[in-house]
Amino acid sequence: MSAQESKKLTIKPVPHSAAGMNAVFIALKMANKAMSPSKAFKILNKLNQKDGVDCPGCAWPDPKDRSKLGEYCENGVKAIAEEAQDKKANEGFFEKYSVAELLDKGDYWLGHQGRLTHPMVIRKGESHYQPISWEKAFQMIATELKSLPNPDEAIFYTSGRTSNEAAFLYQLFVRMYGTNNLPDCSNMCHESSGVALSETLGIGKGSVTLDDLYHAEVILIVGQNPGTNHPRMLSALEKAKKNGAKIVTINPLKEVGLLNFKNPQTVKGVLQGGTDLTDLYLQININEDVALLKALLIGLLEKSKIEPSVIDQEFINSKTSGFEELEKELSNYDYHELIERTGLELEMVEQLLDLLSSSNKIIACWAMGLTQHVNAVDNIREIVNLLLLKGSVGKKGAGTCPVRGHSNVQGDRTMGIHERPSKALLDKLAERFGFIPPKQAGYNVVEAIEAMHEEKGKVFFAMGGNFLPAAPDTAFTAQALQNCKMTVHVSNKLNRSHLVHGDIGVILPTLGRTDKLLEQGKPQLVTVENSMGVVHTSQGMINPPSDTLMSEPAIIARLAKKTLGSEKLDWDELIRDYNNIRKLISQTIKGFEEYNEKIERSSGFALPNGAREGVFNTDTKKAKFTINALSEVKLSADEFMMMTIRSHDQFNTTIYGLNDRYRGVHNSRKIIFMNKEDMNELGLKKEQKITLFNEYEGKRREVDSLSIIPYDIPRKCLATYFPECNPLIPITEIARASHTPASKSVKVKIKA
Ligand SMILES: Nc1nc2c(c(=O)[nH]1)N[C@H]1C(S)=C(S)[C@@H](COP(=O)(O)OP(=O)(O)OC[C@H]3O[C@@H](n4cnc5c(=O)[nH]c(N)nc54)[C@H](O)[C@@H]3O)O[C@H]1N2
Ligand SMILES: Nc1nc2c(c(=O)[nH]1)N[C@H]1C(S)=C(S)[C@@H](COP(=O)(O)OP(=O)(O)OC[C@H]3O[C@@H](n4cnc5c(=O)[nH]c(N)nc54)[C@H](O)[C@@H]3O)O[C@H]1N2
Ligand SMILES: [Mo]
Repeated sequence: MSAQESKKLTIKPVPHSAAGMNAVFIALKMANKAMSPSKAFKILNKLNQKDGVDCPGCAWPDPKDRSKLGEYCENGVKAIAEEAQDKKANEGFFEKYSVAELLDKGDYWLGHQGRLTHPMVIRKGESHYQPISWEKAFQMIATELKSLPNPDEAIFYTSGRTSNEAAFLYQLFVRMYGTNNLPDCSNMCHESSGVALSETLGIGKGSVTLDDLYHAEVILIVGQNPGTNHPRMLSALEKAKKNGAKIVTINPLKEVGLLNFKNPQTVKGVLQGGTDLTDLYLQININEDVALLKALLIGLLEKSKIEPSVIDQEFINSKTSGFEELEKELSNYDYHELIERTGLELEMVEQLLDLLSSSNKIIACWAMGLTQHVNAVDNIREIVNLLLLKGSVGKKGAGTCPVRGHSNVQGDRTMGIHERPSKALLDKLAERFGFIPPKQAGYNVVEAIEAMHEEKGKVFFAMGGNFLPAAPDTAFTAQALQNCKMTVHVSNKLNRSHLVHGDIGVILPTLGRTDKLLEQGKPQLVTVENSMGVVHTSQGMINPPSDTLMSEPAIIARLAKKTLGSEKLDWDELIRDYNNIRKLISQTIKGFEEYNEKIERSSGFALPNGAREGVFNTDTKKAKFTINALSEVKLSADEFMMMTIRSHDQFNTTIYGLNDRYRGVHNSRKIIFMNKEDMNELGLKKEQKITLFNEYEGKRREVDSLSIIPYDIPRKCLATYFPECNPLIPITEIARASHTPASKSVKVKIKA
């Protein structure tokens, strides 16, 4: 146990403002603890700068006018402190600790044991990971892959830090091997956005640019906590606000970052008070966003009967389909009943209605608060309905802004990491590489877990990520991984997924974003795509923790060569110079023509985006209004609705620290935020330890020792942290159409 883990839970007042110099000091302290000051300086100086390294944190885009005070945030510095730490988990480390001992330690401790330095292997019955040479490791994996009677018995997961170059090579290798089993973290993240947006607007990505934010009249921020998860978005919101935008937040929690922001990159933000960001804060019940949106749609339609300009009839007529059906469907609902469901005061909703009525340029931003429910796709389609009604897609200052998570999760998808690839991509691969790609859809994350559970999936290969704690239903997922013949993890650091392995477990250590990447002594750069579809370079600059490490592209190329041979593709040649990989990308993926020339010419280029230009590439070439369902989850008298959210001190399953400063929580992650009146009703006390449990389809799941924190949260709603409460999320509770685990609406009961 670390010093911080042994401290007692402390609850402090929630601060009034986010960021400021305090945030910078805290982050720099963490960086200095993890590495030498000169190394920290070297990295931070180049972080998100034009010739520098892309922050391995979130996917928020870089502004054109980057701050001289540093274009990064507190949590970006923490991500760097984590990745570039001086400590090493080397062969000696694995000799010292058995897997059973390591499993006892917890995610926070594991993450702070340093960088992996050597390929390691463990076989069933052994207690410790042992070193293995790269050559033997590749041979072993290739032999296993070749021995499978059907390539669909292998599963190839990707997390979202993988560069475009690695992602392209990876999907090519996997499809040449013969399967579309390419689940990725998107399946647990913005898949619901991709599905909803592709269907309604013809592109599975957002439509806005940073500049649009600066021209918006209204910015809706729904189910997103940028103060923690996309801190640099706060500077963009501040600028938007200065230009006259009104900001509306829809969230069950009053997230501090959205209330007041002290910009550490401006003199005013450092010396004076911060900027109040949100103009209208709607503290909605969990998963009642569709009800609110329906009420707004009804309200706007009503108003338009008196004042036609309240909706954009010309846009509706010329660019969309399905409007009459929507009007008819809305007539089935009672405006006041809908508002009642949201738990919001009528007056607040009417204020929003007035604001929307008088504005023509609206941007909707959202993240996991909308995408992780059974009706998640409905959530996003209903947002699109609102924007379409207002003609707020495809013009300056308006549009969709699903704020992506991992720094290259969007790029990985663009490169073809998808278990349901488009026919166009498969045809292009066939034409360019002369093989017949598999046509059958592969497994997404949930299907992959089920397949491994049923022993239909036999080899699990992970390109980054931390599959076990990130996935739902932890015990079920653990069993699935243990059922495998082989589990392989390409990773820069040790994590819990490495410790729950198949008959053979392999860890392949890789370079991180900040590491200098050399192939045969020649420096290489990689490319990534940000949340707004801009592709740019990233170049590491510090010496890697060990000479033995390989880059992700090199690992894929070597494994591909061992598994498939070099007849169809000279894998060695591809990684000799990454321009060769990009040449292949430019010949295969739309929007990447003259890839090498483009990245040489400028610091970034925007990919084509129909919706941005008002061109809707749906099957009918129209933007579509859709009919969407209200949440159907019903709570019994003793049940609560739980959302699993991120604290301020984590990046997904990577736990930077045990504080959640913006919510006043210190030294613990095993907590539960609860409404005070609900506590009183059940006779529960502050900091009392309770067990949460549920029974879906007769199966009991539980997490114990959670301390209650009285909090400003709607009644019957609870918040807990991801991944600690993932054991409570049933594998069967997934979003319709996107199959995303419903991690934000889990029914639970309390046992005192
Ligand atoms: N520092 C840091 N940065 C990150 C990450 C990280 O863990 N740490 N993770 C990255 C990744 S992969 C992602 S996907 C993003 C995640 O970014 P977010 O989506 O901001 O992350 P969550 O903590 O899951 O926050 C969800 C928010 O939705 C609200 N919410 C929950 N349920 C509902 C609901 O039903 N309706 C509404 N309206 N709101 C709801 C919660 O109160 C919370 O404020 O961040 C990325 N950036
Ligand atoms: N209950 C609940 N569950 C959730 C969520 C939630 O909100 N609630 N959010 C979901 C979301 S949005 C997401 S995106 C997923 C995240 O799922 P994952 O992407 O699988 O999980 P991460 O925690 O981001 O993965 C972190 C690990 O990646 C490895 N890593 C870091 N950098 C690199 C690198 O450069 N290369 C390689 N090869 N490895 C690297 C390290 O080993 C680190 O431990 O979790 C999902 N799970
Ligand atoms: Mo994510």
